[in-house]
Formats: sequence, structure tokens, C-alpha cells
Amino acid sequence: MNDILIKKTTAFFEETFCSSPEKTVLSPGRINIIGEHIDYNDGYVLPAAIDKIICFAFEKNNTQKARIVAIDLDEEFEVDLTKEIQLSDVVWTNYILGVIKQLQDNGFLFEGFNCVFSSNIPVGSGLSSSAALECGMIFGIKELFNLTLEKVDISLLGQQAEHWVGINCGIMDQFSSVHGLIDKVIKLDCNTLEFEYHNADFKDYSLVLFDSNVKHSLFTSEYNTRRVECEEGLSIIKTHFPEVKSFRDCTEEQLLSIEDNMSETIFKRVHFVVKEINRVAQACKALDNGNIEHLGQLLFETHDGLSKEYEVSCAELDFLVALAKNEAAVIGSRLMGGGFGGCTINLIKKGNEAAVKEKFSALYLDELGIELKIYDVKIGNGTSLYNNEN
Ligand code: GAF
Repeated sequence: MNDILIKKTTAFFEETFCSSPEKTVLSPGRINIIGEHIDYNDGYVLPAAIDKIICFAFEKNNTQKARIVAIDLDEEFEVDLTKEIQLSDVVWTNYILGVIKQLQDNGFLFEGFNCVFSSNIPVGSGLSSSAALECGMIFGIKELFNLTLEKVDISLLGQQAEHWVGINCGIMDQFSSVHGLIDKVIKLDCNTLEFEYHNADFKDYSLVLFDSNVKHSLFTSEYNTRRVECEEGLSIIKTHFPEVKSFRDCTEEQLLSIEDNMSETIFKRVHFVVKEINRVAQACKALDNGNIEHLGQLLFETHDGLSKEYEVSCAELDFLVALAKNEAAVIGSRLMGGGFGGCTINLIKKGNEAAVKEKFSALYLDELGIELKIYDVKIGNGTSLYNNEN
């Protein structure tokens, strides 16, 4: 599937610029096994890059202008690199403008370039197409102009670009897009950015994503609000337990003992965070030990917390997880990513995938009148250069 995308992108580039690309870059979306809304709360997360990608073709153009074409949207824009970068009304261009601005603000020197890109990452499905766009652009500019940027720098600059666009996100999406490795999940410490790879061996179960096919507009405002609520909760915890520096140091017992010192809403948010940090540790052990049934159970628990305590779910996602709970072949399911729409991630007993997909699609359409989209997930490599001679 990616071969077709690469061919299409290369051919489009050649037709548009009458030359072959100097650099071709592949940048993936991501899934997250567990540890949701935990990156900006300094805990551990367990994401992986996937085999759905954005393909970029680049060349230098010896001007001070960047000309960028989004093949799938049939739109293009030009950036004058000598002028101050401002937010635009065209949403997708802001991720690229943000990347250019962050590189410039951090003192990286580069000149004009041409770029076309095309994607097979579904947009608005919680698979981080924006992180793939940011990290792929940074990677391409780095390759064209020989910038000294480590993988972690690319992740952090991508995150800064996303903040500039307006979402105060954590580091998980950009980090996993850049650091992904085939068949591995990344256990990332979002406090220190230390990480280790674990085998993504789900034994007798397949990973399947059910895309609710909705994206509620609450996402950005509620996401940013959750961050503020968690900061407030943590500062209350710290006044009672000065030894607690971040949520990972706080036990559930400590939290329960000061429940009356915070509002019901703040308590629910931080209660979820403390429990979710524990679940990530348990999930990692379960995966390493091949206890996928336990991992599945933890996914269900995470969804409950995201829905009732963190309140980032929606009727469509709750419906899909409820279906999963009633289906013996599905041993775990939860909303994945920021919430308010997008996908659920599911562990389905091998051999039952087709029947479950068919049943859920029919029920989702019948009950909610929405067509369910389905993606089988393969875990792939992080942002990388494509060798045009391949
Ligand atoms: C979005 C954000 F971009 C991530 O940083 C992360 O917080 C995620 O939501 C929730 O886990 O994808």
C-alpha cells in the first residue's frame, strides 16, 4: 500500500517540478496501547508507530520561498522565509508554518525548497496525522540542508509546532512517529524522555481499530482544559505531600486521603491519572509475559476512566466499547488518543476478526446511523528517508 503512495508522490513531484526529488521521506502515524492523557502528566506511555504514513518528496529551489503541495487536498501554498511566520486560516498549512517557525526560532538555517506530500493516515481519527506531518517536514528540511538534529530534537520541535497551532499537547505523538520501530512498542518516560522498546507480540490476538467516524469540536478546548485541571490537582497534592514531585510519585491511598481538599471534578481527573500510570506499568508486564488477557482487561479499565473520570469520551466511542464488552472474542477495547471521537483500539481473538467487524459495522450503522471505518494495525518504523533506488 505504501509503495503505491510513494510512486504517486514521486510522479506528482516530477510532473510539478520537472525534476526528481532530492529526498523522499516517510513519516508514520501512531497508535497508543495504553497511557492516555499521561504524556503531559509526566508518566509513562506505550505507543508505537504504524504502517500508515505520509510520503514527502523534497528538493531545494535556490530561492527564499518554500512551495508546498498537498496532493490529496489539491491545494498548495507558498511561504516567504524572509517574512515573519503568521497563523493562517487554512488549518493544514499551520502545521507546516509552525515547523518552519520553530526551526527558524531555534536558529536553524535553511533556504527555499519545493515539497509535495500525500498520506494514507486517516485524518481526525486519533492516529496523529498532524505529528506525522510535523515530523516528516522537519526531517525533510534537516536532510535537505544538513541540519544537526537528533531524533529527540525533531520530536520536541514537532511538539512546539503543535503548541503554536493551538493544542498544548504532550510529547507522545511526535516521539512515537520519529522513534517507531517495526514490531515494537515504545515504553516512554515522558518526564525524562528515556525509552525502551518492548516486543509487540499480542499472541493469539489481533489489534484492530474501529473508527467512530466522528470528531467532536470540543477536542481542542477540552484537551487544553484537562491540562490545566491536572496542574491544579497536582499543586493541591503537593501542598499535602511535598515529597510528591509529579503524579508518578503519588499513590492512590495518598490521593484518597485528601479527596475532600479538591473539587469533585479535579479529584476525578487526578484519580484517573494516578490509576492510569499504574495501569501502564501493569500493561507492560502483561505484554512481556504474554498475558494478553490481562492487557485487554486493563484497556477496558482505561476506557472506563477516560469516559467517567477524565470525561474525554463521547456517545459513539462508549457505544463501540460497550459492544466490545459484550463480545467474547474482544478481550480489550478503549478509546485511543485525545478522545471526543476517533478510534477505539481493540484486541480481538484471531480467527474472529471478520465476524466481529461485520457485526459491529451493522450495529453501529443501525443504532447511530454512522458508517464504521476499520483499520487493521501493523506496527512500523519511525520517520525515515526512503531510498529512491529501492
Ligand atoms: C493527543 C495529544 F497530542 C498527545 O500528546 C496525548 O496527550 C494524547 O492526545 C492523549 O494521550 O494525541
